[in-house]
Amino acid sequence: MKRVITYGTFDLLHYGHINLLRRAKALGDYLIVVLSSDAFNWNEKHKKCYFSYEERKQLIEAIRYVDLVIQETSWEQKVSDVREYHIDTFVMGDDWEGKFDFLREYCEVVYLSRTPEISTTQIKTDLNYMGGK
Ligand code: C2G
Repeated sequence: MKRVITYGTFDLLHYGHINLLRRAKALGDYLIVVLSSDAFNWNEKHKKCYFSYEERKQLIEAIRYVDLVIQETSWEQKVSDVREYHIDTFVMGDDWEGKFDFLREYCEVVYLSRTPEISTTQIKTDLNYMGGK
């Protein structure tokens, strides 16, 4: 049973996120998503989420590739998560390329290409342009 883990906010869930989760799951048999809490998003990533943690958790849990969703509350929890959940592979989009190489001491680290044309920021911009219709 190969166990894979990935982290993120996943607000305004879109197909770029799904592309990542599908490829992350393909690297193993069990995928854990560590979902950023509202406080972590606001205090550490200066992101104001449209959907609350509970709403985002519900969305992520509904994805066929995802086996477990747990909460991300600090930047420092990755090593303990990898050890506690016996992770074989840590996966992130390549916008994080190199940032988590310290985890190679504990597990495989894989950066997957982002889906370039879509982002939550782009969606919000487009919706504003369309006058929210
Ligand atoms: N992603 C992607 N393609 C996009 C947008 C996002 O592949 N068009 C990937 C990101 O690279 C990331 C994941 O989807 O691996 C989640 O994206 P975010 O919710 O933006 O995650 P982020 O804010 O980068 O949080 O501790 C790590 C952080 O929690 C990562």
